[in-house]
Amino acid sequence: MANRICKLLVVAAFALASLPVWAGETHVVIAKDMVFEPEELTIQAGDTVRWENHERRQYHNVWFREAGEDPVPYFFPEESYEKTFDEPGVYPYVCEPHEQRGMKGVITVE
Ligand SMILES: [Cu+2]
Repeated sequence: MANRICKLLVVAAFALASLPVWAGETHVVIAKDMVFEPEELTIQAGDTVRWENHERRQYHNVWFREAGEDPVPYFFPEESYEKTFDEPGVYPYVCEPHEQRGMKGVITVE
């Protein structure tokens, strides 16, 4: 009996191991010269977006205000911020300190 359960476990383990490893892609948005590049980005559910600060001195953040989230902490030159999007939808965001200067973007999740 124990032997049979052991065999089943081995079969189950092989079945799991043979599943394709599903991991979302990571997309990069660069914050430089007070703009996000690209400003509009379309990704698949489960993908991650990494905002990288390529400024010399200026900090930025991202704020998904319309989604009811809090602004994330500022990220400084050579720092970044990552967010994974699991639900399809349209996610506009702004850079909180530079919104008045038009620093904004939108992530569309398919
Ligand atoms: Cu900014």
